[in-house]
Amino acid sequence: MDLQSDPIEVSDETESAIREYHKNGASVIRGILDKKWISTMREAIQRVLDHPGSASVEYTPKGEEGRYYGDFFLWRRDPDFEEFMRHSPLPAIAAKVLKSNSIRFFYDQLLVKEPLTKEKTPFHQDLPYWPLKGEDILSIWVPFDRVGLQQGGVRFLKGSHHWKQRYAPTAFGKDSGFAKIYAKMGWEPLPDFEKNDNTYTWLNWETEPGDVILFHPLVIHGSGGNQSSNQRRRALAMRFLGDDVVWDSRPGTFIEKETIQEILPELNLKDGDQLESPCFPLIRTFSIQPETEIMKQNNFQENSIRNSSHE
Ligand SMILES: O=C(O)CCC(=O)C(=O)O
Repeated sequence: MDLQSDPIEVSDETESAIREYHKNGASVIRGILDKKWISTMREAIQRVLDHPGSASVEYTPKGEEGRYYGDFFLWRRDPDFEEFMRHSPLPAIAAKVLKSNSIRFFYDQLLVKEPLTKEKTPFHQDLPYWPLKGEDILSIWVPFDRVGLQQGGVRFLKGSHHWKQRYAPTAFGKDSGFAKIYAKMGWEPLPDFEKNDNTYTWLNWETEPGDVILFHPLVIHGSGGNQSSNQRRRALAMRFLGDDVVWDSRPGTFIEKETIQEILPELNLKDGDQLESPCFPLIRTFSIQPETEIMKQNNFQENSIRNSSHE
């Protein structure tokens, strides 16, 4: 067990980014990761790109320019990814955003768009892809290159996380094997937001390595290809879970894919279960919350004793 429980102190800028996140569904925190994390993780990402994992997906068709590479649960096979999810500043930020007494790691997702990659990331909400119910879910998008819209920076539809509607997941690539799984869900497809692009307010940021973007599991988002001929776009999406999240066994989520099942042999959760599984490690046990959260924190102390006896 490797649990973090140090008090969380965040800067005024981070506090303000957290308020913005709750209001708009996405926000940026500047300069939160130091150079050591960036260089270590760039090397780790290169190891993965050179030796693709069994669950990885090459979204760029063979023979086309560029490379859109996707991979999942890297922390399970590379110690630097595990170190990053446990010991970077991100779990503490997640605890602060989610006001949660415990933080679990759901998974990390690598999304690399090499120069001249044409493939877009289709607009989508994340939660429909996931076998989860609950509110306490946060993604943090971590770029390891300078990224603007031209390099495939992610765009977020401002405020869309407040909408009641949930749309069917869209497969990122036609041949990735996910489309037939998602079709099982039978939900309404996402409207073509790009067609009426000007009708909506979009958020996006030019980001430098060290910056991170917080985004909500229901905010509508997507990205273009990487039009640059010489700038890479290496990014890692980190998914954190808080107290109220339970397993949702509805059909058609990404976890059904055989290649994902194969890398999670211990997975054995039933509908409504808490995510107590080595596949989704508990990485923080408590956080210092604002005064209004003190009651919740008292309850937490009992929970954390219970939790620590499980893992
Ligand atoms: O990196 C991208 O292009 C999209 C990221 C994304 O959709 C996600 O992390 O949910």
